[in-house]
Amino acid sequence: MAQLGLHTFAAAPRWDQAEMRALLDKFQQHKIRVLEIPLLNPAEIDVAETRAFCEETGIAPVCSLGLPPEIDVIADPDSGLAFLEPAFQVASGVGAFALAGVTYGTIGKISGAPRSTEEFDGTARFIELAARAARSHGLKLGLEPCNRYETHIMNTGADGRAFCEAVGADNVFIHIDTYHMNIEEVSYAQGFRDCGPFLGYVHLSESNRGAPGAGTIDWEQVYGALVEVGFDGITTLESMNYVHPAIASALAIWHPVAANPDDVVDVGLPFLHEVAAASGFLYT
Ligand code: FUD
Repeated sequence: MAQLGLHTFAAAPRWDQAEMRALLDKFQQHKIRVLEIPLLNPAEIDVAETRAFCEETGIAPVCSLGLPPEIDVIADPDSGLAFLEPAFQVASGVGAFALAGVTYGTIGKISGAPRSTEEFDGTARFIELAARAARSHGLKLGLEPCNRYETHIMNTGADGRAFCEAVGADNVFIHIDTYHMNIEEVSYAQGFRDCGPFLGYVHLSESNRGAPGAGTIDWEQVYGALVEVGFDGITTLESMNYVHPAIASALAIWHPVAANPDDVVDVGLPFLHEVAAASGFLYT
């Protein structure tokens, strides 16, 4: 059965255990089984404390990031691997099954031209190296296709599949996000289908990155499509209520995304449960 997760940007721009502890009753009430911890600066995380928090609460962690703009994974893959290494250490240290997000590049970095063959091949080579490093930490590596304003390297489920097939590593999966799909895909169903066997993790993100239900995403279609492809993994609500300063500008978050930030948890989570249940998408 699928699990519902929450990206911690819903409550704080950085992983903050006190903030999370204050929300524990709500997590229980809304059946939050997974928390996504941003690792934009892996050194910010206290690994032992975070692992203890997850073990005590039974909430599983998953980690995500985007690479900093100064890193060019094609010209200098070693710099990318050097950045990922501490992130892998933190992710495995806290007990995450994966490091996901834009692990293959920088959010907000676009060349101004379509992706070239060299860029595809160079990125695939980097992903192969990153997947090997992830495996040495017992981790999977997620690749998040993002919309055209955030990257020109990987925009759709089909792009994600092309990279997964080129890389051919069994610990690489596609991390797809409804916000980006809303911009790039023909339909949610087609986008999920295009991921094929590589669909591994889903971000449930509203069209304005605020509270699900207060935007234009067609959630019935999203859940109907997840049922159709038989997805039963983790789906995580991602809202940009409080964004880490390292990526706020790249995400173009200039004003509050929800009328009231508490709506993301208090209104968005019950809304998702309601639509999921009506669609026959079952959460544990
Ligand atoms: C980026 C995005 C996020 C990001 C993650 C980092 O547009 O959608 O998923 O990769 O928030 O923690």
